[in-house]
Amino acid sequence: MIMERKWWHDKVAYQIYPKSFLDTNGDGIGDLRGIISKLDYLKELGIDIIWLSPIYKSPFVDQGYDIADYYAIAEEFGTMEEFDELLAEAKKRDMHLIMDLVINHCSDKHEWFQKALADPDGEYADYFYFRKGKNGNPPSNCRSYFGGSCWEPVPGTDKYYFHMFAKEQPDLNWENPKLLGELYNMINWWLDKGVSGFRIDAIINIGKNTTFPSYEPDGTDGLAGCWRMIDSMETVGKLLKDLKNNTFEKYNAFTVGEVFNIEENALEQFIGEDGHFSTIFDFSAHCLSDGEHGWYDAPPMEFKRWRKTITDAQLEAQKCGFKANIIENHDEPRGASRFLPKYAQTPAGTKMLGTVNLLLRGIPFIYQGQEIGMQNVIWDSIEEYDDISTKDQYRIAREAGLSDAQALEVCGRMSRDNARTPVQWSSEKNAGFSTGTPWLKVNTNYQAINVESQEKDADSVLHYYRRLVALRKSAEYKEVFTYGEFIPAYEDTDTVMAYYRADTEKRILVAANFGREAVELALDYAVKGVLLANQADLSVKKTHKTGELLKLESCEVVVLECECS
Ligand code: TEU
Ligand code: CA
Repeated sequence: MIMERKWWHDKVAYQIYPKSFLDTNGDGIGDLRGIISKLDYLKELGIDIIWLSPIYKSPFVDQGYDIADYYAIAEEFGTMEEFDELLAEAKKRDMHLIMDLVINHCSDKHEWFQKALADPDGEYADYFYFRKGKNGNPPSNCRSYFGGSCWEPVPGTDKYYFHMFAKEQPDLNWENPKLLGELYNMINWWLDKGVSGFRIDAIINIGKNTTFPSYEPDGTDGLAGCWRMIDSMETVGKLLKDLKNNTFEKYNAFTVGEVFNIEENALEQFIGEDGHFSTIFDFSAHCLSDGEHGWYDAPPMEFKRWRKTITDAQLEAQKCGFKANIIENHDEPRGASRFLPKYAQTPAGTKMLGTVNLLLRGIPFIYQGQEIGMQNVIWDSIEEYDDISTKDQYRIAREAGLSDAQALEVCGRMSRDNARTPVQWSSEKNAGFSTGTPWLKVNTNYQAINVESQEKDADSVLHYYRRLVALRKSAEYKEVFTYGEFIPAYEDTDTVMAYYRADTEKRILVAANFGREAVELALDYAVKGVLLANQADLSVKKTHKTGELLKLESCEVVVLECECS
């Protein structure tokens, strides 16, 4: 596929969840100063683009995804001056900053919503979805993502306002041109400031069916999941085109959409040459653990399903554009705990998972702590959790009949807080994250897994990640890892995830054995050399001829350059 080259195609991105990154003033909350102090660390890792989860002024009901002022920095994190400093320091190091753009909803503390409440028939009410109830009931039976009705009464009226997430996150009315104008101005204000683009939150939700129909209930609460009302791709497509034309396009900005529920044939509209976004995240592997009723009935991760899902997503994406590949983010459990069987939850297994993910075709996003192999956290009381979604899922699990211990086991596997525990910088108190009391408990495994000790160990996950990113971006292999075709390989094996990245000049084989036993693969192409391996085993250090066997130990991954034919 021939496509116009864009500045972001060959970049490697890193997600920072500021509250948990690094606290420099001892209040237990990560801050902008902390981020500034780690820019060299990120540079050394090979990062080009930094995505900051929301840093705007917010009551933090949903950890900053409830924005009270799009033009202000949360006091907890620092000041606008510090933000400008961060931006300048990143630029100095040739790194791009992208912001989180949360425009499906805002906070109930935002001035717009406060004005709407003060005058429910006035201009600002139309910035939101205010609707009359039906026979003393809410206008429809939709259930919000965080539980309960999507409708909340507007005090002193017979109206309700609509929210797909928490009740403190009222949805914005995308049918109001005045509101859209305000949003576009805000976006352009940040772009004028020098940010390079945005990660765009929950964006598919803007295209909803605003007749607000009711649906067949899908739970004992009589409600139906609000995702059902996400309208056709046509509605959202028109809105997104307009958004892009008025903002991103004029700045050649990089945009990555958080898009779930996409219709099968709509991918090109999203990431094609003229797509709404530069890229969208590939959540296909994560959706494999969507439970029918919630986290408690999430199906277990099966290797072959996982392999097929990633393979299919890659083959689809390369027909029209680039996906953004992740192992984890702030909404997902740690990948090292989730995608690896127990016996593989080791440094070797973690390196293997990282290799398979980072060398896929697309734009890799590393989530903070992934580069040292941070893992899920085990807590023995729901009180330890902060996340609004976890509390709801715990409740759902208990209502479905699970015991406290069983429901906590579910949270230990699925909670968003798994990824939100503070970054483990050292073996000192609070893992070196804070000298005060961290807002969320540090994972007790920080003595074993932390940046400082991995810095000293050339064989650590951290050093391996540096080599991995460096290989992907190296002058010699950048082209094939960026634009080379993805070709699945050894799909008939039970435990091997393997693929080629190939163009007319080069053919690279990435092969990983997720099994407990060693395997042997007959090579289809002669091996010219080893580019990277996670085990010092000499079996791969020599070249192989076509037809010879390549032995892979349990949890071994190799990246081999092969003859092209
Ligand atoms: O997430 C949107 C999203 O689609 C959710 O389904 C999310 O994956 C789910 O709640 C997990 O339990 C985005 C943000 O990434 C998330 O942190 C926010 O809570 C949400 O939007 C609302 O802004
Ligand atoms: Ca702080």
